[in-house]
Amino acid sequence: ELDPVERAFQERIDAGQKVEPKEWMPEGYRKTLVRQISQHAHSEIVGQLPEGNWITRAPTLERKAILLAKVQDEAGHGLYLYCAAETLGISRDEMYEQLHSGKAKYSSIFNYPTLSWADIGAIGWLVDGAAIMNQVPLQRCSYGPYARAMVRICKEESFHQRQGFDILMKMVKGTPAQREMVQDALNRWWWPSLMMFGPSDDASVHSAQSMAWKIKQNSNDELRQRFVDQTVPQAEYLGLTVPDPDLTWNEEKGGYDFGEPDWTEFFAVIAGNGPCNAERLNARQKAWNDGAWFRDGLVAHAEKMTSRRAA
Ligand code: FAQ
Repeated sequence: ELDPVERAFQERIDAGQKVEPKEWMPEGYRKTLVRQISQHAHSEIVGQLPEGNWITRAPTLERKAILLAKVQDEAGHGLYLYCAAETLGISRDEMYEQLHSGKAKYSSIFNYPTLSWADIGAIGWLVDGAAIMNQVPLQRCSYGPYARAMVRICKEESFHQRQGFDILMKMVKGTPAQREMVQDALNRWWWPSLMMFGPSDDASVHSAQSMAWKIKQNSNDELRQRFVDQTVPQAEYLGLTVPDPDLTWNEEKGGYDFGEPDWTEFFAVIAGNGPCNAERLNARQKAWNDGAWFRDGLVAHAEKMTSRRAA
């Protein structure tokens, strides 16, 4: 049973009102948001690594400039999201510490390697595509700062998705070897992309409460279904085969039936045991450690300015 204050909070949520940083909120609401927003921020930052791997090897100067801009956008998304989380009373240092110690999660998808240029196309098309499907409803999240951060992020993700699709369009019109690279990329990225939406609804511990608080608007399975329905025709347009023998159009439901992702693999990846977890975490720890001299310099400078003002 909710106490009167919590009931009043829930009534405001039910009425579609936004919650703002200085207002009272249940501790569970605050914690859920800190968890989700910080994991989301970490995903944007760690998500720069797989694509960053190809900046030096992009096939043309134009593709390099576009990829550089995209990866830079992801850094920006991470920064807006860390700011949104900070409004809930957690510091950025604490969030970084949680990432670097392996305590905080980030999206499972970024623990897979980028083996060919087609992977960069596949990430834009599938990974940004899945991100948009998940994030468009988050623009209506009950917590104001998170909802507002999502508006610009979603616009940029749309550009990212198109750039990915454009890479693949070019490649499927190329040589048989290029078409094969694209099919191989789809084979490797399809299932991990479906896993981005989280565990199936019956295994999703947070969904019910998060939906009641309108932090989430849709369940994991609902969004996964929408993603499959949107993406399969795009795969057909590219002349590719989705690597799922159970994929069939279901006229009655007006959507596709599809196979189960390998949940054993999913839980292994989020527990830290995916193909690139150690490499990703090492890269972030190294970046943090390599930046120590700069942070020390900033602090020393700030101290000098304060003591000068005092003198
Ligand atoms: N990976 O009870 P639920 C991007 C965890 S897009 C890792 O269902 P919830 C853009 C979950 O945290 C990617 N962990 O959880 C980009 C929980 O663990 P906890 C980021 C996952 O929160 C593109 C446990 O499993 N997007 O970065 C995953 O209700 C290209 C139980 O799950 C967002 O974060 C997963 N896939 O629903 C960047 C969107 N799924 O915390 C660069 C915002 C679940 O209890 C390049 N987040 N877990 O230890 C969300 O919408 C939600 O948090 C979900 C999970 C849907 C991800």
